[in-house]
Amino acid sequence: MSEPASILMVAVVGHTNAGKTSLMRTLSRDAGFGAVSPSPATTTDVESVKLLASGRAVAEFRDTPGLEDPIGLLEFIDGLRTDRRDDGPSLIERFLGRSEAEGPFTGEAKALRQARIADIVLYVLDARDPVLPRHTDELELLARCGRPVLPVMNFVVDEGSRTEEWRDALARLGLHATATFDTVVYDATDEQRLFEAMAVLASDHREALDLLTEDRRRMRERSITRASRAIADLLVDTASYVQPVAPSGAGSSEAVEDAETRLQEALRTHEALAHRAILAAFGFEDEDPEKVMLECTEGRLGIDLFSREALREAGLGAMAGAAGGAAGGAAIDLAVGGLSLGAAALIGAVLGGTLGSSATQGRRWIRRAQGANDLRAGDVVLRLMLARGVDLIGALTSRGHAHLESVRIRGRDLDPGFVKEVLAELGRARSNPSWSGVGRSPTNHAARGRQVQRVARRIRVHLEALVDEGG
Ligand SMILES: Nc1nc2c(ncn2[C@@H]2O[C@H](COP(=O)(O)OP(=O)(O)OP(=O)(O)O)[C@@H](O)[C@H]2O)c(=O)[nH]1
Ligand SMILES: [Mg+2]
Repeated sequence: MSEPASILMVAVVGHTNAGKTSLMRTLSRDAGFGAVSPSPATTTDVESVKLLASGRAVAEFRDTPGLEDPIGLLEFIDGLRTDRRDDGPSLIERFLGRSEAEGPFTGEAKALRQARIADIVLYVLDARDPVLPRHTDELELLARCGRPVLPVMNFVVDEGSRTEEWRDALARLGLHATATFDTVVYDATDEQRLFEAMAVLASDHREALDLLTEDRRRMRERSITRASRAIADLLVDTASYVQPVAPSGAGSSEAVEDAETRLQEALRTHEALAHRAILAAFGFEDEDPEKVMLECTEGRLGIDLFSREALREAGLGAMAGAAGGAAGGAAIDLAVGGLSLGAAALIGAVLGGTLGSSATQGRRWIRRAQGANDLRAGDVVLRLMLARGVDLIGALTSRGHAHLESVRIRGRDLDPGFVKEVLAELGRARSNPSWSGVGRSPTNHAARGRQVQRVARRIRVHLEALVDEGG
């Protein structure tokens, strides 16, 4: 493969607050790039980022300060005309040489300077705005820079977005190649089309853009594979984990409760680690993981694993109800109440994975639990973990790096056939406590590895179908 002649230079330009810095974040997969805020004039200097394909920089994107007074600037530049044959670039150059470019129009000058030297200019616009004179003046200023301009309609997922109106207005200005984007709700197809449109306008750099597209496609596959593997590891570790009841207290309800608390805590922590691995698989890790967890995911991604709410959100609401009924009286809290005895752990595991509906049966289970030596997570826990993991991945596949809100996960209502298959796969893990990596490094058993691979493969196939459906 031949080296591209030079790196593709892209200037990202547009009205203040149109989402230029956000676009930079999402395209570079760097949530920490620049400063993003709803107030205008956030970016005051040019800042650039290089995009890599197979480890090699193929394009450099430059973020610029927002254009704040395009109408005033266009008037000013028109006033610099000394000959009616002055063309756009010579007028822009004349402006850039003037003191006003360091004074009232300093932000605009920084942006236009980049537009003058770029191979392509991305004109980012807020598609929720009506087409206003300030926009047409901005486009006129950019046209005068003499470089290809590709309008990028941003905020297109927003209900108020006026994409068609914009397309018509841009066509009237002779801009027929356009792209749509939403920096917050990421869409891989929009990104691909953006690169394709850029390749048409900056055809000398088609190879770089094709490399970038291909690299992004592979990255996405890798993310899904790594994330599927993280869920599979979590499930195998959890299915094989055994929490002993302290021998001294065997048979006492305190000893069982203590073991339950430890089981829950160990599994919560293990789930949080898996979620962190999933975030990392999609490039949402940060140099400071604690910060990401706090800012991006609110600690443990919202609802506690061992709560009625978690069951309900996973479409297992009936089970939460049944569990309450089954355990009855004071045991309701014990069986399903938040942080005490988790519905999932108790019902699924201690009680052998079956749910009854009568209070008598519930009490019998509790008595059996009290006589237990070992506690394990039950199928309900595994189902929840699976549902929550799949939901997290679903959320991340359509999350732009410009998203400012926390990731929230809900347990998805998963296809029962898929859940059944995964649970069946986990059967062997159940009888191999030594496989578990809960609270320690995962073991290297070849059989464990094969099991993880099989579970991961099933999850990946399911996820790929979900992502294809746009789910
Ligand atoms: N919902 C939604 N919000 C967006 C999108 N793009 C940007 N935003 C928000 O819009 C605001 C402005 O985004 P910035 O990326 O700072 O805009 P900018 O064009 O760089 O602004 P300046 O640097 O001030 O010129 C921020 O609050 C972003 O979170 C989008 O596609 N969808
Ligand atoms: Mg900005």
